[in-house]
Amino acid sequence: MKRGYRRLAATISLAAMAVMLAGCGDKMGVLNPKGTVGKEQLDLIMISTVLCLIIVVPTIVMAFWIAWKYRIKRKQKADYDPEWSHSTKIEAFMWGIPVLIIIVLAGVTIHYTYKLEPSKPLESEHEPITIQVASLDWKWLFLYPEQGIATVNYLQFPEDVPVRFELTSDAPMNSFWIPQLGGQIYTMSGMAMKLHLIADEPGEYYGSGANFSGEHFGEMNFIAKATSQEEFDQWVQEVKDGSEALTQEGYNELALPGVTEELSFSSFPEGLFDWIVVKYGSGGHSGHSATEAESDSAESGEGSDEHAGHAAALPAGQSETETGSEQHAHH
Ligand SMILES: [Cu+2]
Repeated sequence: MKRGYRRLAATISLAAMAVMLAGCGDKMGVLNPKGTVGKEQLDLIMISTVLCLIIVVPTIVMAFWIAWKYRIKRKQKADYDPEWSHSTKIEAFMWGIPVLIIIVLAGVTIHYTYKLEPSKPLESEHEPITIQVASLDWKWLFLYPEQGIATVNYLQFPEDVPVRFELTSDAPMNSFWIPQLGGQIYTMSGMAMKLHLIADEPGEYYGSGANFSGEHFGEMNFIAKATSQEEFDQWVQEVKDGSEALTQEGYNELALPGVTEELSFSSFPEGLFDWIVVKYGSGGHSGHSATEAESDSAESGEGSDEHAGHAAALPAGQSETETGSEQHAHH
């Protein structure tokens, strides 16, 4: 009876595992990367997993083996040593291997942390394209400063071309994440972060806000579509010809809490991104003009009291120098 019960439990758990894995397919996200950054991150995940299995598998095997070896029915054959208290061999084994694994794990993690530093430009024969991202209450705004267009909850860029994202927030902190292309990065009001990603092949990739930011945060999903350069240029032209302009008033309205479907705009106010960043940059008084935002003024570096640590990251956009991602260990 007991035996049959155990066998049933094992069968059920195996079947559940098979069903769970079969359901993944294309939705495997980070396990099915489509860009250089995502692929390297998968390497790190796999190396870490294998290293941990070196501990986990023998431990599980030993748990069963010891229980079997010292089971009560076998008492006359099992080793019996009541005076036993210390074994240097066992101590060396049970401390040495985990210490070695932690050292290797730390080394590998440090290596990839520097290699995949999000503000570091990616090596490519193509010139990067810049896309500015602002997380709003509860939508994503994408600005294309080089093309002059803007979109909401929809992202398109050429494949094989590095994308240089500049990110901020005009709402609670959020997290920008396209799992198949690479790791997430936080968007925060009053500061600009940088993230470089690349898509190795055309496709529609799922993107989301990976940080809880209120009632409709679950609807902050977007499609990141990688296409050929020609298709991208054509799309930009279509947006320019077939959409309305985003005005400052239009933006203020868009930034109000609420959800919206995909939108596109033929143009947007110059310096809008920097305006959003600087809005939160100096001690709480909002309403800075765009010109102020662009003038690299020392004022924008003040930062609010509670975010003083980010001051170095301001102002954004204008400078090619590093942004605050290094200063963000505290998040
Ligand atoms: Cu911050």
